[in-house]
Amino acid sequence: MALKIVRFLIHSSICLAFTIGGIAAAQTGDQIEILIDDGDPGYVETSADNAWATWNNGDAIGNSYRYLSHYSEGRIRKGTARWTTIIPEMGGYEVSVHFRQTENRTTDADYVIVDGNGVTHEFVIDQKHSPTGWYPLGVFNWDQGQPASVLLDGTDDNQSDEADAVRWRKGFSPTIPPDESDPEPEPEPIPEPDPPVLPTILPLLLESKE
Ligand SMILES: [Ca+2]
Ligand SMILES: [Ca+2]
Repeated sequence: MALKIVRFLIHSSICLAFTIGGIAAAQTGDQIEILIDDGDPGYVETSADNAWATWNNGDAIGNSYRYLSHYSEGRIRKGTARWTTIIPEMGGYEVSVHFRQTENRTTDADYVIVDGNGVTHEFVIDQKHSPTGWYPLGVFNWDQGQPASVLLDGTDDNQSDEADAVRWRKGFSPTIPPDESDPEPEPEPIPEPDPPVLPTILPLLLESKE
């Protein structure tokens, strides 16, 4: 299971500590990062068939994640996971989700965000084939004190969704998803072939006509 705190990572020497609903937090004047892992306060699961299970792996945030599991024959892999925070300062936050790629994961991980204006945004990520890492879903605006959540809705099929971590960032450079940040290397250019050697018979023919 993951760390039991909501972590605000600080990227400046100037730091102001405060609390949100009893959760320790901090911010700088220009950068805020909120990270909620599975098992942290703010992480909630539902499953009619108790299908969520824990897997430990060093590639996961907090070295573990939750996933919808068969456990035994007949168990239906349906459930939801939700990560929720309270926005500490109004503005636009980049929201990213993290998962570890494995062969057993879903090809249809449905994430849902409702922004501060009540507008719903839906995303589908192929956790089976997309590389492990942070995937930005976009930048969304909230007012200070509004709850902001990411829902992973695994109730539409019987695949194995993975719930690892979610983060909100304000004032950072945009996140580059791992399938774009580690592109295939450019192939070596093929050298131009040497020009063909012209036969020397033509001058000889011309000479013979003179
Ligand atoms: Ca799905
Ligand atoms: Ca985790």
